[in-house]
Amino acid sequence: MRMTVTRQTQSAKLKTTTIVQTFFFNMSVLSQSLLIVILLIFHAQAFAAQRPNVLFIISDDLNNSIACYDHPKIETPNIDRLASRGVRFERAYCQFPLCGPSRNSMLTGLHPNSNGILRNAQIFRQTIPSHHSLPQAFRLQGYFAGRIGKLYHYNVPKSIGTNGHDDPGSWEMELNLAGCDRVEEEPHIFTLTPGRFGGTLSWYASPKSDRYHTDGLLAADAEWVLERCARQKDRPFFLAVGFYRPHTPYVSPKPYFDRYPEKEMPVVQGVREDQADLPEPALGSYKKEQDKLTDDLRRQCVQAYYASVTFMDAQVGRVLDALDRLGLADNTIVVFTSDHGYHLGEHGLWQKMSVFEESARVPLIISAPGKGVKGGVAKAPVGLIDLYPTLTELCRVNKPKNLQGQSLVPMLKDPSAAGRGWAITQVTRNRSAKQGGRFFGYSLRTPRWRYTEWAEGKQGKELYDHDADPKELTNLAAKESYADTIAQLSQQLRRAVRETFPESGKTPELRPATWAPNLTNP
Ligand SMILES: [Ca+2]
Ligand SMILES: [Ca+2]
Repeated sequence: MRMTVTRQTQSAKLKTTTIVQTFFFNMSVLSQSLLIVILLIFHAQAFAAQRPNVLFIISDDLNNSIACYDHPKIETPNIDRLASRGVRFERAYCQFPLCGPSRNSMLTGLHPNSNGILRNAQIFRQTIPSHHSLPQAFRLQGYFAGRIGKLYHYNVPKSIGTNGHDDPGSWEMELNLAGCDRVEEEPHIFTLTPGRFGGTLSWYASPKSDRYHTDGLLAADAEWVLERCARQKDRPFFLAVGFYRPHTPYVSPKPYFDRYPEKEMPVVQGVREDQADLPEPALGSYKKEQDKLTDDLRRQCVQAYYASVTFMDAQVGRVLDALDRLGLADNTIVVFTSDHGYHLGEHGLWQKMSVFEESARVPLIISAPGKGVKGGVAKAPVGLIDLYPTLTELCRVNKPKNLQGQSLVPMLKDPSAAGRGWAITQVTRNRSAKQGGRFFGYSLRTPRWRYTEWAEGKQGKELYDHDADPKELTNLAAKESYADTIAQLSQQLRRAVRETFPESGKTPELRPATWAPNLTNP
């Protein structure tokens, strides 16, 4: 009995002990779980805080008229300062020398043949609607993604102040500013084609100071947004700032014009001799109105372009200063680039839509604190198509599987890295149906050569040796002594062209009725 009691007592004690132990065990599991959850939250926050921000700055129609690209006349102290903090890509190329196709390609990470955007005033949602754009990929991984100014296509200047042909899915904030250049000064602008300011050469030295101009307003808004981003330390940002200058009309404050005396501006000489060895499509971007250009007008045009570049550079400086002032510089990757290059009279051409070096080449600077060298110069050919996989790798953001570019991270760490070894740019030439309709020019750039085929060579070929002829003045394509080089480059070009298509081999077509009502012209 006693034993029993004892046993019962022991059993009760045992039960009590078990309950207590289970309680404490459960509590311990609970607290461990809680601890794990707390640690995970802390880790996620720490991870979010550790992930670098991205400041993506793009200028419109800017060629390599930048001091750090060894331009003899231009003043761009702020872009130069950025280059000293990161890697400057000496041979960076757009995939298509026109705003809409280039920007859609850069922001989808797909060649125009794969996203179907080969003209302006279109957006990839009309062709491949479920593809994730570069800023959208960042949004989906918890970044704040915002846009100020022009990132996708805009009609400049008509759409300034609107969303343009934007992709609302890419951003959770869009700011559209319109300054005096758009809302007040158009009646004063000199233009080759009366009443038109965007597609045609046009310029004006404005009496108003920086802060009244669209790009000045953009810079002020970028400062305002960065101040607010700096206060929210647990969420990284992807802030895209798209300046409008030096796109036509070249309107900027007069003091910028005064830095470039008209009489000192260069006028390209020897155009007729240079054009003699060119196939006709090579000059297909020429516009009839440009016949009105006298040498005096050519000097004024170059002066106004340079003034716009230096004005835009000053606005870049304001944004970079804000990063420094707000303590964001050490944890922010900064990209500076342009959507394509620009002719200022070379080969007798102005503006874009050629595949010569001046039109296909873009400035590209990436500053990635702690993840790349400072003041490096990478010389291997790269493309704007490479920005998407570069930024996702730097920020550990998931990317779509079908991206067509290469990550430039190895070149940020070692600017002498060879990379892919080439870049490709394509452009369209439109003929009447009787003359065979539309065809493409494809141009391959290797470290030494530029090789171009028009309509697979049926409409002409061009070969330039950059070691001997950096201005692409002598077309070697018809010279027998270069036959082997041409055969090899032609094979390489055709392989590269195949890579610009999706796996199916077919360019996606524009779906009907996929555009919003026209909201681009207020
Ligand atoms: Ca452009
Ligand atoms: Ca020539």
